[in-house]
Amino acid sequence: AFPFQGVDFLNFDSLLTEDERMVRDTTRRFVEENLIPIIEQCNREGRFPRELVKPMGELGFFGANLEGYGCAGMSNIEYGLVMQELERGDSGLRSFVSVQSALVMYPIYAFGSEEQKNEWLPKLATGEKLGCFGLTEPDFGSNPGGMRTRARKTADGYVLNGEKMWITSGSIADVAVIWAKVEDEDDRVRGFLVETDRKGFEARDVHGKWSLRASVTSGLSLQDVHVPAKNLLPGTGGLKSPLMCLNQARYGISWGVIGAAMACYDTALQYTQTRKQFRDQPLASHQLVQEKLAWMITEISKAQLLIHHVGKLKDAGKVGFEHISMAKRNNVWMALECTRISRDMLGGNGITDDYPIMRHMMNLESVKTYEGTHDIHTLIIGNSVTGIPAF
Ligand code: TGC
Ligand code: FAD
Repeated sequence: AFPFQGVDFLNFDSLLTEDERMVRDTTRRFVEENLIPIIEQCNREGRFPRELVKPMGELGFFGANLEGYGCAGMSNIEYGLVMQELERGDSGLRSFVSVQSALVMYPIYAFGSEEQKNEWLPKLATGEKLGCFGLTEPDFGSNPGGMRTRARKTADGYVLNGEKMWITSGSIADVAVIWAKVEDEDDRVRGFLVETDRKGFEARDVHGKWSLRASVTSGLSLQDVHVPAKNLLPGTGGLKSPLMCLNQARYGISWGVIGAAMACYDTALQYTQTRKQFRDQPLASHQLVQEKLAWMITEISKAQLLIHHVGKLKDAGKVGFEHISMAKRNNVWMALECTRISRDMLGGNGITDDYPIMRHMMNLESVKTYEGTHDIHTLIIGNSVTGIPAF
């Protein structure tokens, strides 16, 4: 038995197989025993809990929905449930796993040579090696197609020059997936594996973050970094390649944020059942308080059904990126609203780190922005239904 019992109003569990429930419960127990006891301190100190990398590798969390090369081969639903439980603990730890899995292992898996897959995937799966994904630049966030990072062909490889910004795990990574325009190919965007100990590669951490404090965020600088020709991800070609990686990450986020919302709802429910105000009655007996609980449990339930359906489409190979945009946009918004409502329900206590709510709220401000902002996903859906790109 563990304190967090999950949040399930509509008997969502009946949609899950026994294996899916087992994966979810194993992750929940891992989070309860290993992350919950240390997360508030990590958040205060701005420390990434690196000691959890190896155990997470042993549980198969990295590249969980990939087949072979030491990966767990989970279904997309199982992978999503892992993300939900991790983010119930903290969005920073889920971010780390998202990047390692969806943004580093997936591009190697989808676009890499057999040699690259054999070299990197088994070590990334155990957490022996860590990775990061460099798409965003200081001047190009929502519009990555404008990137300035360039790759120039040499006799035996490529020389890379450019700056990347807001890169999760940048300074702890052994390998960076760097997206650059290849000068000799009409500026076509391609992906490169750049070992971070190469001359000319530098990572500097972003300090002063009020969000994702338990996650490392860095700026990367590449100055005449030479990589051999074998470091090009051969299957990449065009902006579509990094965007395909984003779909994987956005899918995981859409599950993950439900976990953060559940943590806040659960905290507010327990708190308002015991805290008394007026006529010695629990807060939960007041109609306005019940309205807040009803709103949250309704939105959490709708979000679960939405991403479960998208996950089924993904398993069937029928998902469109606009479907994933809808899930990311809706579920992050829903989770942020839950943090704000539940923070309010705890009154003054809600602003302290005796409770997880304000940490989740601050984390989700990043989650709303990264992997395509809320408004960019609005425009992606708008483009899909009208055929008119309004970016
Ligand atoms: P556009 O002309 O629309 O598209 C270029 C080509 O790509 C296709 N495409 C996609 N393909 C697969 N998946 C997607 N999601 C796709 N979106 C578009 C598109 O069909 C086209 O194909 P083709 O065959 O015609 O060439 O490109 P655009 O330059 O107009 O940009 C479109 C836009 C705005 C949707 C896109 O650039 C975008 O999504 N912007 C948001 C950027 C973003 O999400 N960055 C995330 C960086 S990584 C990160 O934040 C990690 S946080 C990790 C953590 O810590 O958890
Ligand atoms: P901008 O693109 O400048 O957007 C600013 C505002 O303008 C937003 O509200 C946006 O919605 C709005 N806007 C932009 N264009 C339009 C438009 N056409 N119409 C209407 N409104 C518009 N990137 C990586 O490559 N790898 C990572 O690992 C990574 N990790 C991250 C971790 C954190 C903690 C954060 C905060 C970011 C991370 N990012 C990463 C970068 C992230 O993807 C970008 O921050 C995001 O894409 C938004 O870009 P921007 O910050 O430059 O904002």
